[in-house]
Amino acid sequence: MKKAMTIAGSDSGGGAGIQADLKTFAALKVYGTSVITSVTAQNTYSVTATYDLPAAFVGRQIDAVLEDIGADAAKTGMLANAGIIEIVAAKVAAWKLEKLVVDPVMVAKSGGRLLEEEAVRILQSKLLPLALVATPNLDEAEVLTGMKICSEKDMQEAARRLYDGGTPYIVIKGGHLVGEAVDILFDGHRFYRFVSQRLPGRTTHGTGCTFSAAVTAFLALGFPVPEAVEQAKTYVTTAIRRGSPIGRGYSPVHHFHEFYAWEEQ
Ligand code: PXL
Repeated sequence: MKKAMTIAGSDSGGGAGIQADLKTFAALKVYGTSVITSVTAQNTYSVTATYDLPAAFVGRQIDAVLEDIGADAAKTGMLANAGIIEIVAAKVAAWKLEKLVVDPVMVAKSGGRLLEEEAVRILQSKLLPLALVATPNLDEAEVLTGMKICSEKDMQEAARRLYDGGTPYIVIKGGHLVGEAVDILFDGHRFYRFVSQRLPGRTTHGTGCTFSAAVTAFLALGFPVPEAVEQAKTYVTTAIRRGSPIGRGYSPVHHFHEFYAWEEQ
C-alpha cells in the first residue's frame, strides 16, 4: 500500500486540516500518517482558539514516521509559525522528501488566522523552494506575489512569479473568481486549465485541504503531477457536491462519497 504523510493542524470540527487529509488519503486507498503542528478549537463557523505545538515536537513526529513507515508523498497544510516552517523545511531536506505538496494555508474558511503574518516570508524562502507542487488559492497567491488577481490572465502571471520562486509546479485555485471555477497549473512551460461548474451551497469547509491531500495521494500512487491535479479536482468537486448541511456555518465536504451517500446514514 502506498503511504502519504500530512503535516498540518487539527480541526476539531472534523472537516478540514489533519482530519480532512486522513479521510482523503483513506478514501483514495493510500495509508495516511499525520504530523500535527497545531490544535485548533474550531467548528463550521469559527476558530475560537489555536494551540501550536513546539517546533521541535513537530520535528520528532516527522522523524518517528519516516524512520519506520516512510512516505511516498507528503503535504503541508497549517504550519502556524516561522519556527515550525523552519523545522519542517529542515526535515524535508534531511529526509530528501521529493514529492512534497505545499498548501500555503493562511486563514480558515471562517476567517481565523492559521499562519502568523511574519511567517509568510519564511514559507517563501525556506519551504516553497523544496516543494514539488504548491496549491495557493487566490488570496494566498496574492499575498505570496504581492499582486492583485482579478482575472485568469492575472492568475497566469502569479503562477509565473511563484514558479520563479523555485517550485516546479504551481496550481492556483480560482474558485473564488466569478464565473466557472477554473484552476490553472503551470509547469514552467505550459498552462493546464481545469474547469468545473461553480457549485451552489455551503458544503465547502475543508475544500483546500482535501484538494491538496488528494493531489498528494495521487502522487503517492505514482501519477504524474498534471494527472494528479486533474483527478484531485474531480474528487474534490464531487465531495463538495455530495456534502450535507452539518453545522451552522460552512459544512464539510463528503470525503467518502464513493462509498456511501450522506442521506443513507
Ligand atoms: O483550509 C485550511 C485549513 C487548514 N488547516 C486547518 C484548518 C483549515 C481551515 O479551516 O482548520 C486546521
